[in-house]
Amino acid sequence: MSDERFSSVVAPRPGAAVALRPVTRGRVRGGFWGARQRVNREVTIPLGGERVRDSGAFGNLRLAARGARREEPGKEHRGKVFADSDVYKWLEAVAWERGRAEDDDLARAYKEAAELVVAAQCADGYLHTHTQLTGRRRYSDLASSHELYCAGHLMQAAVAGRRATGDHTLLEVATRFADHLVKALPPEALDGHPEVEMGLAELHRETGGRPYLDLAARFVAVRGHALIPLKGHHGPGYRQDRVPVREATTVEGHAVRAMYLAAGATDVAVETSDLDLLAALERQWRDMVATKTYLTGGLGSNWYGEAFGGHHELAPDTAYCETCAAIGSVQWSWRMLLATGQAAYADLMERTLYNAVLSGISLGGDRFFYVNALRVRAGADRDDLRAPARGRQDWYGTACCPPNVMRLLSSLDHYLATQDGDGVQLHLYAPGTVRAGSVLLEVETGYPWTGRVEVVVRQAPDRPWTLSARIPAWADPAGVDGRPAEPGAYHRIRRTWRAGDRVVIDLGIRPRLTAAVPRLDVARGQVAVERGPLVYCLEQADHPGVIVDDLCVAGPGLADGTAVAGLPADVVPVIARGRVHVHREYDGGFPYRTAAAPPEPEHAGPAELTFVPYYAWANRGAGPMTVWAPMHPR
Ligand code: FUB
Ligand code: ZN
Repeated sequence: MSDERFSSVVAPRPGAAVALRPVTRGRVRGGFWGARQRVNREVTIPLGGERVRDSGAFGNLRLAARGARREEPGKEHRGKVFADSDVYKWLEAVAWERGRAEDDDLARAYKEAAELVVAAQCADGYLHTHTQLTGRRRYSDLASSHELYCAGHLMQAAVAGRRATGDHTLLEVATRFADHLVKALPPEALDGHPEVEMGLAELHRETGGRPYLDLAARFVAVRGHALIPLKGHHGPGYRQDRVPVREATTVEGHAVRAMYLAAGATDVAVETSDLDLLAALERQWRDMVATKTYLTGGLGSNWYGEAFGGHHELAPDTAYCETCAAIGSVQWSWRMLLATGQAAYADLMERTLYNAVLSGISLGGDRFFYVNALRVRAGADRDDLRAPARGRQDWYGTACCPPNVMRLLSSLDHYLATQDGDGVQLHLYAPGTVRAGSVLLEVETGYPWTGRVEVVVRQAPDRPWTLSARIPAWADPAGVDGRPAEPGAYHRIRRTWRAGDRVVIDLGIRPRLTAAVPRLDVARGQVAVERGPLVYCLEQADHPGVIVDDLCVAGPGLADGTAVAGLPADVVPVIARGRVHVHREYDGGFPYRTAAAPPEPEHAGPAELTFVPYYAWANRGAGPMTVWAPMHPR
């Protein structure tokens, strides 16, 4: 395959109201993300195929194929109502991988699974194995059935297949299903779980079919009028059906649903040049960042409803921070970045990728976190299978997160850079290449361990154009070619570039202490350690003989450490001066005292604290961990 095949998860149409457009092709080659992509390809995706098969999801398609052909529904469906989406997300990952490098095993696996999908589709284009096999009336329980949620994932997988490899197999299935939806759905039908909006928008972009975009726009417009039947204790906000998207000032309810809806609504806004809708989404995004986002970029502070909490309700230990919500956040921020060109969107994307997303998968690529809390106490509850105190799991009964990580890692190349009429913008730093029309750039860097990024122009048109490099908000000081660069913005250099020209970006990576605004009460008096885009944590494995809960930071001095036992050699730990903080007189009874004479903490001695990247925690067994630690200079 030619290196120049256009490959992008999101591809706005020519008339779309976007500031930036995807480049022809980004390629990560080696480095931090290259290593993760290699594990994804060699370990996670093959293992994912086995787990999806073991869960019964391929079997459901096989049964539906028989039932659909013979019109005799009623065979036993295995797994959740959204089991089909696991197949589709996994297929999407395989497709993007095939686009990165074709491989017989991947091609065979893709073909076999795609043929099952083709066979399972009903003659009129409908496809949802749970409905087909249970005989439930189609669209009769859209609040819970996930029929359109699965359709959306099918559409995204289909578009990936086409863009990555030119394979039309799934695109035909997705198009027939979408045609059916356009005709068959009652005007006020809404899926309880947004997702189909993004799928329809991308199908429109890929095929030019306007009715697909119109249907997505209708879903966005109809939502928020409390039309979805309520289930259980949840109010309409849980399914984002309380306030219309264009009136909402914040994100609420189930966090994954909220992110998928916002991302799909952004697609609709830019494709229809609906600037009011876009302004509403910008407002919601800003409120989310200001009041509902964890330091890691994680989203969702409530286990109940897997949902956002109120403003500044960001307890680290009970955080839900579902891996899928972080992925949805990356999808939304990327779309907002394309729409506006503003660096803040890329900043959040990067924070979320390196921390809240990456924590969802083990270094070996074979174990997963569903919930990504920022603190696990000694003796934390392990009852729920998702409890971080149990450590990462092989798979989950609700397996939405693992294949979501797979498809994101296999398409990560698409998020490196963009282009506009004036030039090329670099957003994420990884070694590799960026092809944008007649421009070819090569990037060399050890990021995020070092802050030095070298960009070499390999091909360029013979006219002036602008190379823009994102300077993350934390990068202070930062420089480009020895001149100061402003953090939180794009550093722009306009000239007629020649092959061989080189730009050196220095992002001044060094460890730093971070505190939260006082209103974030759960973090008052505490600090976190960050280094470049990485959030760090204290993990039990590095502090034998003491409990992480008792550690506090004693001073502002931080230093890079050397390799940590049990973690890859390139991982840079951060060393801090600390103390072990105990109350010797505390008898283990009722833990409260009069405020008039609070017990003075006693320091059981100095301690050297070793902070490790949050994404890497729980790779040496599960145990206590914390991102925030008390700051006690005395
Ligand atoms: O409902 C489908 C997926 O299952 C959601 O996105 C996740 O939160 C999990 O509940
Ligand atoms: Zn999930």
